[in-house]
Amino acid sequence: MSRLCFSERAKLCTNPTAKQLLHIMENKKSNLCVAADVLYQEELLHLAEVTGPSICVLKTHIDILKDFSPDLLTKLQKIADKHQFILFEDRKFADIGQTVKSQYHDGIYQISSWAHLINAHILPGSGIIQGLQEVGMSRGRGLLLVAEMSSAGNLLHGSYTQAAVGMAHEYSDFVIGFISQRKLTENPKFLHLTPGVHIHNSGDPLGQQYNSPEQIIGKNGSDIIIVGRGIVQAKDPKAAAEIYREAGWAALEKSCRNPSLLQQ
Ligand code: 5BU
Repeated sequence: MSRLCFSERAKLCTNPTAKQLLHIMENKKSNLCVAADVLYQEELLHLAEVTGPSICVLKTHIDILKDFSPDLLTKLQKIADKHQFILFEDRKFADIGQTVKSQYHDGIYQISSWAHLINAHILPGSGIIQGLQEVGMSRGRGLLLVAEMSSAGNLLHGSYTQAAVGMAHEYSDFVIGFISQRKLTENPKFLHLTPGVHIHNSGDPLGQQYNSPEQIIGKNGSDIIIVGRGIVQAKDPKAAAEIYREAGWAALEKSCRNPSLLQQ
């Protein structure tokens, strides 16, 4: 199957968020997720507004905002509707099923009420997926499993990564893909989202490791690039988002024309 046939892939998905995301990617020609790691609501809303036309996903760390108030969420949802992108709260749940249910549904942030997409570590075993699924499934939400990380010395590899792939297949109505550095399964239902992407830098002083969009999409076979500081700290984030969108999409088109590039 051609990599570009996102609408074909959407037909294979039962999960509404996966379907919606694949359609958005095709319609907007975007495989760019912006990591909106900012400290104030106004900055977050501004970033959503200016990068909105270029992105398919906006990723938040809602708990780093210094001035969070619940009305932010309505405003963010409006911008997401207007520009057609998915909201992904990068909460990386990592506790037992019963606890993550409350962390997902309750507290100040009420993540399940607004985030189309969340992610989780699989360290606790599959109970974490079952707990999140009890809250998110009826709302049409989706879950990504953190199967690999971008940081130096991380422990997510080998049999751990393979266990994530196994769990994704077992819960494939709710699990829509992975946070990973490369394509982990040929099953076209699953999306691969990859952080650690920068066009100019190779890393940061705290262990972050960057690759180019060409490496991640073209060579590693991932679907979506996640870009934070490359866009957020650019002089002109709107222009930077468009540069990353073009680079991500060009890498995808090139790998489709030359499928051998996808072999590792
Ligand atoms: P950066 O500014 O492009 O380095 O931001 C990367 C974002 O992706 C940031 O929000 C991290 O929390 C997130 N991230 C990551 O960098 N690496 C990982 O392995 C995972 C998430 Br999982």
